[in-house]
Amino acid sequence: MTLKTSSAISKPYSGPAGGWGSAKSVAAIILRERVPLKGPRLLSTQNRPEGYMCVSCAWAKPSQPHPLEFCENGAKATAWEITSRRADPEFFAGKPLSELELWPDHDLEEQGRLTQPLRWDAASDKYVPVAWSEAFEEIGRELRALDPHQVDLYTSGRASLEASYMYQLFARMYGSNNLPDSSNMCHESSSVALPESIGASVGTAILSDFENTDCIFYIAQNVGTSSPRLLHDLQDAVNRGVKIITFNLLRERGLERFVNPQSPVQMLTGKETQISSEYYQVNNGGDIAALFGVCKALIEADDALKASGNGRVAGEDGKPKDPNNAAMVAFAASMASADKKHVLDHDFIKQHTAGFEEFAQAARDHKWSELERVSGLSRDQMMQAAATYAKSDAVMMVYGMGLTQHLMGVQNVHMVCNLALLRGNIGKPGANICAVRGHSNVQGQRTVGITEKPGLAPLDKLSELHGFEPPRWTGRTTVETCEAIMNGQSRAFIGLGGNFLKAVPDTAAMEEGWRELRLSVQIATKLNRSHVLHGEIAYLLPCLGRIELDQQATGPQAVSIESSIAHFHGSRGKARPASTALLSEPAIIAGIAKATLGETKVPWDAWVGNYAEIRNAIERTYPETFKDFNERMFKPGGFARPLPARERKWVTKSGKANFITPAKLFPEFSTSGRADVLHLATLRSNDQFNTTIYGYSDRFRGVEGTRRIIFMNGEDILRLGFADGEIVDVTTAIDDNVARTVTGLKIVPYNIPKGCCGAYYPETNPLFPLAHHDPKSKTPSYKLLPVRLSRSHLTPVG
Ligand SMILES: Nc1nc2c(c(=O)[nH]1)N[C@H]1C(S)=C(S)[C@@H](COP(=O)(O)OP(=O)(O)OC[C@H]3O[C@@H](n4cnc5c(=O)[nH]c(N)nc54)[C@H](O)[C@@H]3O)O[C@H]1N2
Ligand SMILES: Nc1nc2c(c(=O)[nH]1)N[C@H]1C(S)=C(S)[C@@H](COP(=O)(O)OP(=O)(O)OC[C@H]3O[C@@H](n4cnc5c(=O)[nH]c(N)nc54)[C@H](O)[C@@H]3O)O[C@H]1N2
Ligand SMILES: [Mo]
Repeated sequence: MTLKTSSAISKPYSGPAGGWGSAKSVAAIILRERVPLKGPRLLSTQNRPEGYMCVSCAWAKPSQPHPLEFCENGAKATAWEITSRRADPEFFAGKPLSELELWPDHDLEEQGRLTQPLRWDAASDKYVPVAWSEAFEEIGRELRALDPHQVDLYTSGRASLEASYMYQLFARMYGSNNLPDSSNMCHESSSVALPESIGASVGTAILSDFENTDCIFYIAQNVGTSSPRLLHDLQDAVNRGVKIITFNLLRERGLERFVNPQSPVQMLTGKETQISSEYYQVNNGGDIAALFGVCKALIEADDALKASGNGRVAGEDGKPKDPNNAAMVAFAASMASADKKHVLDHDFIKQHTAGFEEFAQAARDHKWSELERVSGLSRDQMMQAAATYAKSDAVMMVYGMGLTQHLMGVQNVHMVCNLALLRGNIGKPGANICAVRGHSNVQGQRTVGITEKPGLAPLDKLSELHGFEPPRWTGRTTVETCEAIMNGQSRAFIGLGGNFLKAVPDTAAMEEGWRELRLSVQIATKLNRSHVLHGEIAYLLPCLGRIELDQQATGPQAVSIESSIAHFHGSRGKARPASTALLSEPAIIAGIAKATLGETKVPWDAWVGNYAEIRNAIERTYPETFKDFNERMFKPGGFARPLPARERKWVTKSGKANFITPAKLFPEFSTSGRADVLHLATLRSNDQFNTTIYGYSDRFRGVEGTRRIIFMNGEDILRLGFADGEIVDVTTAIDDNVARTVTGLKIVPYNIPKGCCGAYYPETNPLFPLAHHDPKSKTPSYKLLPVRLSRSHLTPVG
């Protein structure tokens, strides 16, 4: 369905992803950040061995990089970090925080890089410069006065392996396992589900799988915006004839058509690659039903083959399911293996898995009508996807936030694994699970111990190596930290990056709690709202970015990161630091650690002087994963983390890969009177990196000049009595006696399934109740919230 829109802010974008639109957008931001010469020069070293690893997304860095291994959004992130703009003491001298509180985040970050350590001065309500030593001393004193249970040490996914290892070590030596991180809002559903299903905490796919695959299920990830370099791998696959089956709430441009900005031929001829061969627009939250439909088609086709006497003996009950279903037999025969005997990989299922029968029975029991209603897809569509899947020998499963940020996020991921297991699509070339990670080192932080779960950190080893007794209690996840901030249990928050207040749910209640903190310490590169609101004692500590030269006692230092495909890479910053007063993240962590802990066995200064020593400690802590870390860190293409599931060794309780049957198709929540309720999914524009808003343009979705919009289905607009372009207020429709409203969003008619709507994150975060999260992974359900709309008396703001 295509919809016409009269709205001035929204014109359907007719171009492909990439292409000249992308090139123009990169040029514009390089000029805006006033880095015209240094920008392009630096970009040519991005994601290359001996260069720096992009600070944007976590996508793989190939061993043979493209001539310029960067994308539009990586270029924007680079320009954003090396900007020549400065938020210096002069800026802060003129601005009390009560004034900065009224600024939008875009304007706060647009001030440029922080240059000096700052302390909030109560008398003037301003951030004023402070000496590093003084800052560390007071932070240490305050932390010593608190019970470690009252302190939360948050990490956003950008900090290097070196900084992350030091940070978790400091937290534990101090006595706290409260190590919430951005992953708790992001891929936590994967971190919980994948170990249960296949005994791996991360995806199992590597780059060569894209070269060997026949078919890719591409689920709930917006490649054109969130990880554009992955489009190269998809494009190469498509050119080899690989089928890409997409399941997404929206028709995302990057999943439809792509012009490779790196290809002169494509750029000059405008020749586009069609990415998805099948595009299924599911309801938000409809993926369990959709994937069950695909599994049901496969399982019943397999049953039909058996029943037709063509294949193996019948199922366990000895009775074939539907012996007279000629249509199903024909369908099955059309996609069966060469010997026409089976659709499922029974040898794999028998040898490698547990729980198949229960899962297969659940699939048979689900009624097509119910699967159709919940998923929003037709039976034919689900059968078509099944047929393509069954005809492919090696199939990959790629997915993102549209699956994980749900009340049933863990079960969404189980379902992806179930589908893969039916035909042995894990642990063979061209197959595997690819969880597309967000931040550039979010996966790696977990690998080196950032976790609130004591069972996931090598506590005994840390104790033995560093001579201390680590706390054994379970710390707080991000949602639990929010709770503790709201109810006063948390007294101090230390943020290693991020814009916590804007990224989490329940903004209003959080801001109130945040102001009651005794201590807030933010280690950051740019100013954001989580700094402007603050505790009784507040520090803003500016750090080097990854692109900058990190000069220490033994010379320039390198750091390392882990990509989405579990490969480790060294990264060398070369740009001149934004200010001579900046310290690196390892140096800041060491400063706080020394001031808080006094004498310890850890040689903090020697580590800061030479990061190779930190890597040695990481290697001693995780000898298998980080074997010869320093020697291998600049290996082209990175070095791989051992993943037993890739070798079909299943480190699960059953010793097998587990089919895990979701308890229901769709989550339950308490909403009264559903007729006027829509299901909201929050989205990223093409002009933002999380809460960092580069600009007010979402080129691929045709939105310009504002982010205060709500995407709606045309029929819903009419049914609910609204008009295209009308301004509405949006209210949360969860019955918990708290009123949550975001005012002044403009209706944009959009190709989105009926009953669903979309709006931008973080503008709509005030709508999300903290309790509206997956109970297993505690991941907020940012992709499904019941809301109601009402006519607004506001005029829209930009
Ligand atoms: N440019 C840019 N790049 C980024 C980021 C950024 O903000 N900007 N953020 C980084 C981070 S931290 C992360 S985690 C990743 C996020 O990258 P993604 O995983 O792509 O996450 P989102 O952009 O939030 O949206 C995911 C997609 O899910 C779809 N969707 C929503 N709900 C559903 C559903 O229920 N089912 C299905 N099938 N689809 C659904 C949406 O239409 C959208 O296309 O990107 C990283 N890279
Ligand atoms: N409604 C809704 N909410 C969401 C999401 C959603 O899809 N919908 N997505 C969630 C997800 S997936 C994520 S990951 C979170 C992330 O949300 P954010 O907290 O926004 O993540 P960041 O991009 O890390 O935070 C940006 C800030 O990090 C600081 N920074 C940048 N570079 C560095 C550096 O090198 N070092 C340090 N110390 N600081 C730096 C800058 O000061 C910048 O202001 O938001 C979550 N919130
Ligand atoms: Mo993320």
